[in-house]
Amino acid sequence: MSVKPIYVTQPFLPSLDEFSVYLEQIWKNKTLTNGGPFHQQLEKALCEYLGVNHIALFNNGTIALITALQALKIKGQVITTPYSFVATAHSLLWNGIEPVFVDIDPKTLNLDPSKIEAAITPKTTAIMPVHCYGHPCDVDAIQEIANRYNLKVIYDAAHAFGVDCHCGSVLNHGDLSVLSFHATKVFNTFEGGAIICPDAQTKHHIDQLKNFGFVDEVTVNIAGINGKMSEVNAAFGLVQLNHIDAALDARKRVDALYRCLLKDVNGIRCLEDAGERVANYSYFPILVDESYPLTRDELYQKLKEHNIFARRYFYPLISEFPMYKNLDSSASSNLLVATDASKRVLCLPIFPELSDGDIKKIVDVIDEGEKS
Ligand code: T4K
Repeated sequence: MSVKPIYVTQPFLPSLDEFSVYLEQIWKNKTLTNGGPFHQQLEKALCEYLGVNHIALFNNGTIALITALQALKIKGQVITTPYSFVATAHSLLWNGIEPVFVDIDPKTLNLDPSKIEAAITPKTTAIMPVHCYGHPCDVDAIQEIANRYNLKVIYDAAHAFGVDCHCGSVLNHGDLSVLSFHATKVFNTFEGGAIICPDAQTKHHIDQLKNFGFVDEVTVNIAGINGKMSEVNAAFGLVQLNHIDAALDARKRVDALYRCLLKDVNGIRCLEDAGERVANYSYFPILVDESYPLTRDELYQKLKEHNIFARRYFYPLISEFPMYKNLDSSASSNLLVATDASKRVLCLPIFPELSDGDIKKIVDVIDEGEKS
């Protein structure tokens, strides 16, 4: 029995001394928010690191999603995936938009492009796919459909920090991409998020939207929101960025060891990548098949008894929550692959400081289950 709890994730925290230097700076200049110097530095540093042209920082990923939809004036119906964190669909409801759920691809667990067209109606204005677990969607197929039907594409890229697909950063696809920098993410600013914008004009518009719609001291031309990231959060992001490559390498080690140790465990499947050139190892989902002696929920409980807190991301499906379950597209007959995945998936702990010993312990518990 493992004594200390092992959580699905633990944020990487650089030394307090390193962060203190930035805090002293904030104390000195007394700029706490509203686009201060660390905010500006972080935007610049992230553009360089991620290989994108323009970025607008936010106080969290959900407000960024809501604002992205506002920026493109999306209305009517938006096609999206039920297999995600609930914020994806909530951002649509907060804009008075009806989500239309489409099933996912069994290999990648991302929105299945071959099922999108059948869900398009005269009210459809956009597609909101999710790069689930940081695995890129089929961005070319999605764009081709969007072009044909004149739809916008807003990627919920909350999991996709630092991921490259076949042609560079996956964040450059679609009209806008939205990141989350929540504490549980690969790169975090405690709470935070961002919108990747294709051009300076769009960023300018989004910067106004996240600042109440202010144009200047006396002019407000749009009904904006307060989506600004504070200086403390931005400073923490800069500190994180100093260590991001080491953190991603450490995650890669965890991913590789799991795959090696789990390969002979009957009934457990590891999700493969989706062809990304650079992965971020943000989650480690396994699928519990019928040939494994325990159900997914039994394995989840068994791990818990050993103080190992795996998570069922994403169960229940978004379409099963009360505010969505009566939509036509929420019928489980429409979402067979997603329904099946949500019953099988278990995300194992993955974070930079997870030791080889702990990984072996986790796999031993799973392996014991196989022999029980
Ligand atoms: N779109 C997608 C696809 C998303 O996955 C998310 C967020 C969003 C949009 C929205 O972005 P934000 O508005 O959040 O920026 C977590 C996160 O709260 C959520 O951000 C994330 N997705 C989701 C997938 O996971 P919970 O309910 O699982 O969090 P919680 O508090 O149970 O944390 C999980 C484990 O992490 C804990 O057992 C221990 C560890 N932990 C957590 C926190 C908060 C820490 O060690 N330290 C911490 O500070 O939702």
